[in-house]
Amino acid sequence: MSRVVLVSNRVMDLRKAAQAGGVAVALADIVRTRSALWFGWSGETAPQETADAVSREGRIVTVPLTASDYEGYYLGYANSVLWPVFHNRLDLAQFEAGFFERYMAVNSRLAALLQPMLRPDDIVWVHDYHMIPFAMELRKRGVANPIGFYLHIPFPPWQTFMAIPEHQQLAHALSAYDLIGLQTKADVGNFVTYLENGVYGRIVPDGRIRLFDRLVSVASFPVGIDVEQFANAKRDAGLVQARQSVSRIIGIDRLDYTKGLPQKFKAFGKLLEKYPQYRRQVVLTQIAPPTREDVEAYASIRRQLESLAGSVNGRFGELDWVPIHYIRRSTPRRRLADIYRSSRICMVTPLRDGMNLVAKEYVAAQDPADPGVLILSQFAGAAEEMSEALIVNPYSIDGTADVIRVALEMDLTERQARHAALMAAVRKHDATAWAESFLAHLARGRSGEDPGSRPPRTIRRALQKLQQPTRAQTRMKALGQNRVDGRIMSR
Ligand code: GDG
Repeated sequence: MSRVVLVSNRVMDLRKAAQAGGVAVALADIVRTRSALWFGWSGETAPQETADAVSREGRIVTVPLTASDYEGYYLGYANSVLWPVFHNRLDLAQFEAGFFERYMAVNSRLAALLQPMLRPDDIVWVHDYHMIPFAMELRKRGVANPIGFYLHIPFPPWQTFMAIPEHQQLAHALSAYDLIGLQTKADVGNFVTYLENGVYGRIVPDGRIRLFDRLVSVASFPVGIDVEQFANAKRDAGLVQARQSVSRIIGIDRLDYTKGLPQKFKAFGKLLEKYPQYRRQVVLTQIAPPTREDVEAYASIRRQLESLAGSVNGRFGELDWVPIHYIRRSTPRRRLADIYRSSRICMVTPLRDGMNLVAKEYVAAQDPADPGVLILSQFAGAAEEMSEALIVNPYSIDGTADVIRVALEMDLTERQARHAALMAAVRKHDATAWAESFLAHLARGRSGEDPGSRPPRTIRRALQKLQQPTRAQTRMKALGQNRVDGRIMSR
């Protein structure tokens, strides 16, 4: 069996694997159970002179970023351009000069550091939006191995993607992969439509896509969880509930503007306003560990949530009942199964989400004899497989409040029937199935070289255009700087 080389922005400490999320666990399993190497950023920054120092501990290889890499590549292009655009938030995208160049430079530097470690029969699996150009950089250095890419976040509608000034360069970079995996069929639809409309991609008779001068396979591989970890978790972790008679609605989401947290708080407030009989009977516990706090949009969602929680609690709270428990910290993983199991309802209501593992973890952790109810946004990738959840449009505050009421009133027979169907879906695509199906597809794939003689004229023209620097790049080069007159030049 070939060695698998995993590449991702962050690499996990294998000793802490039991505490990590589904994907990290699945990747850690690959590294532990077969011949493998995991390569990525160490999470540290270092001065330019030592930034190429590779650390190797067993099968884990990490490299630091410089401070300007962290700014331009991580906070900049990855999290202030790609993350908002892929989640349909063009209004939050910061198309600043210099971000894209740093993004490309980091991918190029990391690929150069990995290349000497590769063996001819390795298969390489690159993860997520931080690393789109990685395969192209390896190919430039002569790497001919099969290379696959998996996008954990959604792919946006094609016109939205075309708003990225460098969309053609990104598409060209994606053409260096042999297999591109997405979360859902809807994402595959969006991606293929973009390739056809944006960069002259064409589906060939064997189902692959002719993209520039290569052939690429595109398919959906819905990501899953380690079901047993939640189904068989010890039941004595001891979650203390204030009053047994109060039903808990749980929410566990990174503090991110894509997760629909303000809408969730508003819908809960609306429930208490419209249906006063639920006051003192129900609490919303929202655990929201902060991430990417250096990006302004994240500081702003944090302020918004604090004010909303304060306003709902101020309006409806009593001396012995606080309606919203808002916890802006991370909770130890070993407590999650108990928290899920003791919650009557779980609200997973993102405005956009690649998959959403919390939805799957909640279902896996339930007692099948007395399960809770999952309320799931139609905009989470998970809704494609989990149609037995109560599906809501999170933008409809009134509609969501009504669905919370339905969940609170649902009888045992219906809860059991829905849970059984959801559990079957969660088991079908668990974390192991996800990783194995992707790797099997990649391993049996054909070479991505296009057997056709020459790419058509339209594609040749697009290729030539890509090889020329953009107007902004030429202008910046002439000025010898990234910022013009101290102002950030936007593109
Ligand atoms: C990206 C995509 C896609 C959360 N809070 C705590 C905690 N968590 C764990 C959850 C879960 C994981 O983090 C979150 O996974 P999600 O899937 O919900 O969301 P993202 O972090 O945005 O992940 C997403 C995923 O990649 C996989 O492809 O599904 O769409 O955005 O496992 O349990 N864990 C602990 N304490 C917390 O407070 N220990």
